[in-house]
Amino acid sequence: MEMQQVVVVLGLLAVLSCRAVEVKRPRGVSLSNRSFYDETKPFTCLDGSKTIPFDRVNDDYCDCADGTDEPGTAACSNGRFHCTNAGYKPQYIPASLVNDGICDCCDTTDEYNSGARCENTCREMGRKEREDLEKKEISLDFGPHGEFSYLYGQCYELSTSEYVYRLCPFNRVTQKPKVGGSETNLGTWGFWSGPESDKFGAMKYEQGTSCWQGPNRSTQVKLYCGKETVVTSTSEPSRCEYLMEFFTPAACQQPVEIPPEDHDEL
Ligand SMILES: [Ca+2]
Ligand SMILES: [Ca+2]
Repeated sequence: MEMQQVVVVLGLLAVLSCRAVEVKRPRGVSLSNRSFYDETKPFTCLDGSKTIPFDRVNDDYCDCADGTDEPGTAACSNGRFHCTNAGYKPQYIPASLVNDGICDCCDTTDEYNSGARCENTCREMGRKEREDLEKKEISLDFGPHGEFSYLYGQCYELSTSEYVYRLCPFNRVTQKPKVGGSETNLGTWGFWSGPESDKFGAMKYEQGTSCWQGPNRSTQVKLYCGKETVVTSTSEPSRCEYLMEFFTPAACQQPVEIPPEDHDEL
């Protein structure tokens, strides 16, 4: 190929790939809802209540009781506008905030016709969030060799006949009834609470939901050496003070030997 042809082909590819990234959909529609908005077909309100010609989507007149025909205008009082917020988190805002002169989406897309001067702050917000997260991680003590760090961001559950207990290490402990009822906070991450000789032998979670006429719930998590990471038991040795037993390889003095998997070497 001549150089010029190569450039043309590359340019064409770039245009095509840009198209692929920016998937065509009506204004204010999230990527996950896109399939409900097919411009070649009449539109059915997402609650199924009505079907209207597609040109009545985002025509600034509210047709659907659930507001789903006007995701990109403020015509429906209960409409929802989706901001993609590339670089940060996608978000739904009430459609009444579309073109109200105030920048609500960090990607500025809610103010496409109001003349408001919005600046895209998504990258900046994403950067700040990552920094905050890093700071938080640095301030956590993951053990002398960082061996407990793999537990961060994870959750482990134990089901009993009545409840599901959930331990999210360095975050919180919760209890949820299996049948109805809401979640109870049994404590948020406090500190390593093992004895002086074995500081990393236990974790304390405190300031959970307060008990009826009593203290805030708290949980002591005892750590034991195990090949798998698993919660094995929970109990309430004294009122509103819970005890959880937790097995993890990170609590082993010697590294646990993991038998090599059987597989053919290529
Ligand atoms: Ca409409
Ligand atoms: Ca707005």
